[in-house]
Amino acid sequence: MKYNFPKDFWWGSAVSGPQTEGVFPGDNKGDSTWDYWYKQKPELFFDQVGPEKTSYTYLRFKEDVQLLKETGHNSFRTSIQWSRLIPTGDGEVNQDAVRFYNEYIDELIANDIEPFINLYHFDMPMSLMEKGGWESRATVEAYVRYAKICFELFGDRVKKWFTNNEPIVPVEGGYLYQFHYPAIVDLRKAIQVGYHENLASAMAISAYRQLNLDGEIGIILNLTPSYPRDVNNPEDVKASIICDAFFNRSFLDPAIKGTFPQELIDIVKELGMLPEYEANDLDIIKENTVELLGVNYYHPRRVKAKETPKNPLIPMPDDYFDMYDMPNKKMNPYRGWEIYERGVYDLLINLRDNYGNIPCFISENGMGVENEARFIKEDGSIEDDYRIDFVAGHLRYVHDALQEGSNVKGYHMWTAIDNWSWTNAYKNRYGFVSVDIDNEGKRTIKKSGHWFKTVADNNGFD
Ligand code: BGP
Repeated sequence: MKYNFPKDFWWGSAVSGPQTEGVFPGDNKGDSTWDYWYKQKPELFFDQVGPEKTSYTYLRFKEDVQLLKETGHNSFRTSIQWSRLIPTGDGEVNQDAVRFYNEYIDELIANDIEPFINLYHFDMPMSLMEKGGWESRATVEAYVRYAKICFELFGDRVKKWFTNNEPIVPVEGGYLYQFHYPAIVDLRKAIQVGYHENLASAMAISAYRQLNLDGEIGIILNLTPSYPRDVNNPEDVKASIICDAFFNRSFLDPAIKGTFPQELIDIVKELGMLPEYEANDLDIIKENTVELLGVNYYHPRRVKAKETPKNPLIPMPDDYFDMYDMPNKKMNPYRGWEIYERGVYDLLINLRDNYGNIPCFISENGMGVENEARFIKEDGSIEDDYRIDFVAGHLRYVHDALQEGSNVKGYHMWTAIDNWSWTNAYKNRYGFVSVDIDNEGKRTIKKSGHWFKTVADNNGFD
């Protein structure tokens, strides 16, 4: 076989609780910001489909676990919904949620699929959001309590924990570019939110270690490599370094090195926007770094020196760089994102060379396809060869990185079964398995799902 992967390589995919479980009368779930925002402004959501209409995994998890098996999974990530387990965020534990997550986790293990459990995937309990969400230090305390409850309830069986998925996204979405609640533009608050997420992650890691459980804890980061327009132009290179510091290293450095990037500290100081902090916070961050890193990779960022005028009234990260529209780039025509397979190699080699070759895995990589239903054949199947090409193209580069000493331990796709995706709802489909939301959520394995099983079974491909 041309592309052979190590024994015990993790083959699988990722989902999140809020994107799959659904909301049901009597399930005692509290509202997250998504439930609330949808009730307030359904018009913001594609086709006005909200988080209650997901793929109903809360009821159908046994069937879904079988589909994971049929698509070759030996591991699988989902998240616990904070607002399901603790409806108010900091109060009573919901016993219906405990029963559900116990059964779901046990079902995965009984089918030889290792559960990777994440604690936060964009889903702030609304009652905490009303008090400021991540802007507030009280939320950090509530989160650490929630994390500890999860470790105590499920830590006997779950051996891979993650504190947060893509923590930069609530910063960008909620406080800079308005695609998450509270959808405001406020760089000072954005910095406070990012700081608190970093601190909360380190404090949860500390709580996990104090429990002495048999397992590992890490974080999932969406790393979007920055490439300068012209590597020989120092202004482009500088812009790219700053973009990387804002959007990647703001979480990558604290998570792995326990420190914030100097470039970022300098900018934040200059803006007079240092976050509020307490005396020993930086020690907590320094001492509680991750032991495993999940890397979500979708597309690169092409960056050039700032050319457009900046808004003097509203400071933004983009005051320091512009995006560069590279000619002749390879595009995913169905989602409008660049496809650059080599990016995954560059990320892994950067982790090898500059981050102590930390054990890591590709925790999301995926090809969104708008209106994929147009490709459904009469028998309900989808011949998604474009997705097979996408996965194979990235896996070849993962293989190259492995050959060159990367500590990459697995590859998870976004996603297993088509799922609801925030304000994009069901617009872009990513799954190995399709879901017909108008036909009782009927699931059908796509061609890519069958292909992925052969890759996982053979531990490689030609
Ligand atoms: C990732 C998120 C996922 C998911 C995916 C697809 O960044 O971690 O939660 O939704 O993006 O996004 P979209 O549906 O907007 O294409």
